[in-house]
This record gives sequence, structure tokens and C-alpha cells, in this order.
Amino acid sequence: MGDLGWVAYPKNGWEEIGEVDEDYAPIHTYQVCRVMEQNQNNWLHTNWILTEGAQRVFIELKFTLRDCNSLPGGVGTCKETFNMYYYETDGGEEEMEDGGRAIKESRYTKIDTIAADESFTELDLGDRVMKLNTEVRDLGPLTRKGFYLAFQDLGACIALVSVRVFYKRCPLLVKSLAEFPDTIPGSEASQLVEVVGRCVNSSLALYEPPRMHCSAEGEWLVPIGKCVCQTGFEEVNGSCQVCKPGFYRSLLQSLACSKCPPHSVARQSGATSCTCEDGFYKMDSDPPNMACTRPPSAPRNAISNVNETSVFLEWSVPMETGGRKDVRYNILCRRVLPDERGLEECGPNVRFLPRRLGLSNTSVMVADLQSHTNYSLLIEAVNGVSELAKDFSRQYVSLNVTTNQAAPSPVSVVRKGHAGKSSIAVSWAEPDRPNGIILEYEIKYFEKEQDSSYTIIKSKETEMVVEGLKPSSVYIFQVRARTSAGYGAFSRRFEFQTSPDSSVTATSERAQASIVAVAVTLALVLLAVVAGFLLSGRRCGYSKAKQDPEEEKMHFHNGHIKYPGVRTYIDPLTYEDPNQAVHEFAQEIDVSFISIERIIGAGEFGEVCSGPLRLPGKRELPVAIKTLKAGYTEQQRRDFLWEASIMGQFDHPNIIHLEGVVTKSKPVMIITEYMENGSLDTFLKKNDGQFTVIQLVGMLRGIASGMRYLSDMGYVHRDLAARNILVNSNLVCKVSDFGLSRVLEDDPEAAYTTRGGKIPIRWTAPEAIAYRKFTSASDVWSYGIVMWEVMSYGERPYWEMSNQDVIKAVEESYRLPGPMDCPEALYHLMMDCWQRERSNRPKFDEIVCLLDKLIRNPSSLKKLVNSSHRVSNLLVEHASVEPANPTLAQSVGEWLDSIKMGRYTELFMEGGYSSLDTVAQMTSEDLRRVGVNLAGHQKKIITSIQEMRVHMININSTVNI
Ligand code: ACK
Repeated sequence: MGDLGWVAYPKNGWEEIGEVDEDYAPIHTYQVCRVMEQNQNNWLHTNWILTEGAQRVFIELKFTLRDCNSLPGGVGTCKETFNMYYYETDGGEEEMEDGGRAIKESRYTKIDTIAADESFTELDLGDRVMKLNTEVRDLGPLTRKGFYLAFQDLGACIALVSVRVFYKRCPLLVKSLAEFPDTIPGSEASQLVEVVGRCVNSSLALYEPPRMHCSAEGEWLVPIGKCVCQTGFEEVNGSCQVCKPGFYRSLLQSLACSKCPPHSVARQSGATSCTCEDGFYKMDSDPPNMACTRPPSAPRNAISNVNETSVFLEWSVPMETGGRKDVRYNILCRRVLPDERGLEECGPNVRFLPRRLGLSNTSVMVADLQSHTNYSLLIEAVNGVSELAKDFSRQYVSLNVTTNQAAPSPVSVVRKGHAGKSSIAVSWAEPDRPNGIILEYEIKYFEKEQDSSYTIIKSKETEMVVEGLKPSSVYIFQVRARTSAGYGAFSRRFEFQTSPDSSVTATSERAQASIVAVAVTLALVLLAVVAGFLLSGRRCGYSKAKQDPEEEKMHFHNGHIKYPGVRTYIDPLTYEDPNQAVHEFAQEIDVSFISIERIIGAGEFGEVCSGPLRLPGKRELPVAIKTLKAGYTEQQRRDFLWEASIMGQFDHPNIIHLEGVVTKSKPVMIITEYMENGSLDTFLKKNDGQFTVIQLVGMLRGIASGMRYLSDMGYVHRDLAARNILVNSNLVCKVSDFGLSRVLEDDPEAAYTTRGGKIPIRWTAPEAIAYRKFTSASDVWSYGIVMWEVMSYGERPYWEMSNQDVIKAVEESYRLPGPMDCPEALYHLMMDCWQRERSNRPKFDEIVCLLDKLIRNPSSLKKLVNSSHRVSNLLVEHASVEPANPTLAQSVGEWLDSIKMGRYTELFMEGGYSSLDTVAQMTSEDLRRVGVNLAGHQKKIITSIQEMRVHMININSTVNI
């Protein structure tokens, strides 16, 4: 109400006038009303207004304005608007020359022209109605300490009733234990000012400091991060309160204090962990909410089973596991010395299978003990806290055993002495473990590659001269020892050569040199073959007859050799609690180690994403993240995690690798290695015709190798198709999709069969469609289809034929034609995979071998499928439907063609079987030798050879007559 001291210029323009409003309340105004005079330019400026740091201010004006039309005497010079200006300065009054009496218009910036929404007339004055206008304008960005406002009148009748200048700010706020200070917004209307909060009340930032955003309207928006009470405290009504005795809080992530787990206590308040009761312990790696535990009691019901110099021990788990699941067993073996001289440790020669310490199973084999000897064997049970429980006495069960008599171990080395043209002197050392008195040795020998007839001689000494040999011939020698317990095993084979006959020693040195060269080459080739065999760990084909005794120990599984050391797949169904299966095979990953960066696709249960996995102490790894969408049922969660329980059991470069699962937080996730090129079918379609044949065969080889591993594990995939193969940036293909694919609910290709199952018809073997006979052999059929998909760059098998037509055509022995530019050898392999009789299909083992051969010998891929097999809209008739007529053939080539085995013609010629007469003498062994390795083909050729023999006998007898 006082004098504001605003400055008017000229003096007779704006005036400061005290008035009363409609209600006769006094008001203070600035007025001007020189409407009848020409050339008005009346300025009124405020005093210096400090910005207080605001970059954007608002000006609210309240004023009345006279309607020019209502003025008596016309409207000639009358105006109905006025202008508002501002001038920014750091200085204040002193900058206004003349004490502000004069106005320097040029330094003012116009804010706006202000017009009235409602102007008043004489009548309003008479009625005492005040037509008050309110206008708001904003100003910014302001950069100086303060500013002046000015109002310019050019001949209107105005009364300025109120000028309110203000700015907005986000007020001090405390939210989720974080304090955000009083904050001035930015200068732009849409700008947000980010403010980092301070954790209050002994709280700490969880993951990242809390942040909020101050809007131009002075509102706090978008909270990020939060503060949580420090450990030992919990949040109650917005403040941190100490945990009561008996309770603890160890993790910032947990919400409230928890009761101490069993066998632990927290005597003080504010505990961050609980301490174990006496006699109970905790490992550093045990989670804080796990009970304190103790060492196990002794194993129970131990029994021994002596077999010669081996003892098989078996026992039951201890009565008391100490509350832990990590019970392991150690074996202590001691020999009982004669004459009560005490006990002696067994020493390094005794073997323990699978090992001596840290056994997780309740059995062990102790081998290579001395014969007729007493042993004391202790089986000790330990668990994760046994080491901590120093005072705890060791818990073991003891067994006394006496070993039996045992045959001697094999003779390890046989040496060659002097070699004459018909004799060779050989000597050997006594076996490492004779296990008794050696009564005699047996020496077995035969001419190399004539092992069907051999000679055995006996000797009481460890050397002898073998007579009656052929000159310049290589002989194989093997020796074994005999004690009263019987014969030991034969030594391995040793090759020695007799010297040349003197009548032929006239051979030139060159010939000898070439023999040496050939021998060296042979030795190198042999070495390479042996090394290759040892490295690959398995051999191609079916040459079981040549297996060494070690190999005889191999187990047979599903009709093929199962290699020792390859584990067997365990169906998660065998677990009562599916969660236990998941955690048995999959590692739990903390969600904070995963960042989701991109969505890469849609899975059956939710999105599939990708991003880096940063496990502590490990290199960052790109991973694929399958998520389970919110709102799932318990059954869906189980089905989703099923895949992880299966995938987690596999460890092979051609099987998608499981990194782990997230089940402790939501969303539930399955984390696998990331495959940059996505699924094989889409990848091939995208890169049509871009790869060399060798690259394609390389991909197929990878898939076959992954499948060989699965079949060795006893796992049948049932949905092998290019869409379920993933490709990485190095073109390595990996078998994936172990979802509940046993029911194939998740495969859009799967169709219902008449028997109610859901099956991807185009990829499935006929017996699996007809009566759900899913085996590794039906996986081989699917593999053939995958080969076809790969060689045709992702073409749809059987194109647009209906499922019903596909079933019918396959049933009638029609098969897919060879894809365009497909090497004949590969098409033959596909056709073999599609043999109706499943035992005639190749095994994955053989497929890998064959593909390896083709890769090593790329010229074998040169010959492409006959053009008549490339008709894209017709299926071809399967080879096996045409009856063979070997008896009409004139040559080996013709004969092989007639039984659709023409592909072997070259091999037969190379092997020296160029006439039907020689072929008629061939045995299965000969077939293998020339390179016919597929069992189905061997059978077919042998049957035909037998027919040929019968036919030849008939002709011969006719001639004789
Ligand atoms: O063909 P794609 O790109 O490859 O689209 C599908 C999609 O997620 C839904 O399954 C992709 N995908 C699945 N697992 C992986 C993985 N481990 N690496 C990369 N992509 C994956 C698949």
C-alpha cells in the first residue's frame, strides 16, 4: 500500500494513485489515461528485482482498460493495448542514469503486447463494476542477478492494479530415505533438472545413488534408485530401526531383519549376521540364511566284495549328514603287516576308481592290491564344515579284507634279439605284478596280416629263439605269463622282421633304401592313424573285430558303443521336485550381473533378449536371455525351467551352452551363450548361395557331432530341424531347443497326429509318426531333412505339400529330390538317413566319420546330383524300392548300379575287385577294407554277393554237365 517508488517518464504519464475497489477496499494502482492526446509514449519501470538464481520467472498482471468506443468524443488516438519490457543487469539502481528519471528505451527487450480480455465503459464506472483482466507471461533464460520490468503506454486508459513476479522451485523432499534439496528448475519449459539425493537416517544407496528430476513446473518427477537401511537395520515407517536380538539383516537387498537360522544366535541388537552355536559351523560360501551345520556321522552298512586283487566297497549315507548336502567320502587304505607288525599305508601303486578322496557316490573300487594280503580300509564321511570342526573326531567305518590269488599282469615289453632269415630271438621282462610264482610263459606269433593262423610255444625262461620262420617277413609276437592262478593277459603286439634270404640279398641298395622309405612312410602313416584315433577318442565304422582288449570293456548302449566317461542324460522327471532338478544342473545367477540390452525374438514363454553377463572375476560374456513372462502359473514356470534342467547336463561345442538361470528374482530367466547369427533356417535364407560346399558340410558336421554327443548320452531330441539350430559368428552350428519339446507344444511346425501327439511331420521318421517310436535313429531321419534344408539354403521340406500328402508320399517310398548343386555324396547320405528300416540308417557316429572323410577329400564333393534328381516339384523314388538283379550284370560297376550302390564302384576298383569273380569271394571284412562302412550297405551288398554265388554255382554246374 506504500509508495513503491517506481519511476514514470515523462512525469505527466503514469501516476501512482490510491483508490478503492468495488467493495470500497483501498487499492494502490498506477494509472495513465491520455487518450485524447497525440503521440503518447509513457514509460513506467519497476525497481530492480533480484532473480535469486531463477532462470525463468513469471509475471502476472492485473489491470483494467477502457473501451475506446465508449469514450465520448471519438476514438482517434485512443489505444486498447500496452507493452511490457524487461532489462537484465547485474548492477541495480546505480546503473539507471538520471536516477531512472530518463528511460533508455533501447536497452529494454519487449516481452509482449498486452491486450485486455474485457475493457470497461462509462456504464461500468457508473455501476461500480471493475472489469479486471489477468495476464501471465514468462521470461527466460535469465542470466544476470536481476532485472527491471517496464510498461509502455502509447495512448490507452489503463490502471495497473497488481504486478506479481515469481518463479517456481521443487521443494525439499524426503522420499524412500533419500533427501532431495530445494531445487530451481532449468530455463526451458520442457527441461528436467536431474538431482542426486542424499541417503539419510543411516541408510545407503542400493546399486546406484538415488536420483529425481525437477520439472519447469516445480514438480519432482521420475525417481531412479533408492536408499535402503544399512545392514543390521530395517526400514519401519520411513526410518531405519535396529534389528532386535535374535534377528539379523546381512544384505542390503533384503527388506526386513530375519530371524537367525537354526543353530545360530544374535545376542546383541543390530546384528548383521548370526553366530553359530557351539559345535555348529558355517562355510564362507554358505548363504547367510542357511542353518549352521556340523560334520556328518560315520558311513553305515559298509560291505566289501573281493575279486582277486581288487576290492569293491559299498556303504550307505551317514545317519546324520550334519544338515548339509555336500557329504563326501575319503578312503584310507592300509596294509596289515604280517606278525602283528602294525599297518602300512597302501602306497601309490594301488588304484582307486573313480578316486580316493572326495567321493560323492557311496562306492569305490580299490584295485591293484597285493594278492593274499590283509588290508584295513577306512571309509570316512566329511562335509563342507569338517575342516572347520577341528575338535570333531573323524567319523569313519572300517573294513578288514583279504585279497585272493590273481593272475599275473601283462608282460609290458617284448624285445627283439638276433634275427636270422628263418628265426628271431625274443626276450621280455617279468610282469610288473606277477601275483605269485610264474610257472611259464606263452609266446604267440603269426605272420603279419595272417592272424587267422598262429602258433603258440611255451618257455620257462624270459627269452627264446623262434625258428621256422619265412625270410624277409614281418611277424607279430605276443607273450603272457602263467601262475597257479592262471594266465595273465597277452602283451600288446610287437612286430619283428626276419632277415632276407641270401639268394635274394643281391637286391640293390636302391631297393633297400626304398624299403626303408616305405617302412618309414608306413610307420608315419600308422603313427598318424594311431594319433588320429587316440585324439578323436573313437574310430569310424564297425571294425569291432580289431578292437584291443581295453575296447572290449566298452559298454553297449542302444546298439552302439557307449564310450566310458560319457555321462548319461538324466530325465528331470526322475526328480520329485522339479526345482531340485534345475538347481542340480543349472547355476543360479544373480540378476544384477545381467544387463538386458535388446529384444531379439519371441519365445513360447516370453521375450528372448540379449545383453552382457558380467560374473565377478570372469570376462564379460554376451548372452541370450530367455524370459518367463509375468502372470505365469506354477506349471508354466516348471515347463520353462525344464529346458535348463536338460541343457545344463550337456557340455559339447555343438550343443548350446547354458550359463545359468535366474529363479530367485522376477522375471525368471534362462541364460545361454549368445549366437550372433540366430537360427540356421533364417540365416541360410538370408545368405542364399553365399557359402562354399565345404562351409556347408562343416556346418552339417558340427550338427552331426552335437547329435552324436546327445545320442551317446541317451538323449533323443525329437525336434531336430534347422529352425532349432543356432549359428554363431564363426558359423559354428549348435543344437538347441530342449524345451518341453518332447511334447513339441512350442514348435509351430508341430501338427497333431491321429494318435493325438503333436509332431513336426516333415522332419519326423515314419515310425515316430505312426507309433511314436522316437529313437536316435528317428533323430537321424530328421538329420537327413536338416541336411536337405542346409543344402537348399533353408527351403521348406516338401514345399507346400500338405502334411497328409507328405505322410502318404513317404509311406509310398517317395523321398525329397537332391537340392540344386548338391554333391552326390551328400545326397546319398540324406537318402540313407531316410531308409524306411530304421536299423539301416547310419548312426551319428558314422555320419560324422563320413562327413570328415568328405571334408578331407574335397574332390569327393565335386560330382553333383544327377539333374533328374533335381526336379523341385517331384519327389524321387527311394533306392530301396527297386529290386536288385545282380545276376544280369556284366561288370562290377553295372552290378553295383543295379543294387543302387554305384557310388562304391571306384572303391571296389581301387581295392582290386575289378571282376565279378573276385567280388563273389568277398567277405564282410573285405567290404569294410575297401571302405563300405555303413551297416545297411554292407548288408545289401553281401546279400547280393550271396545271390551272385548261387547263380555262379548254377552256371558252373550246367557247364560241367
Ligand atoms: O531366428 P532368431 O534370430 O534366433 O530368432 C529366434 C528368437 O531368439 C526366438 O527364439 C533367437 N535366439 C534364441 N536363442 C538364441 C541365442 N542363444 N543366441 C541368439 N539368438 C537366439 C532365435
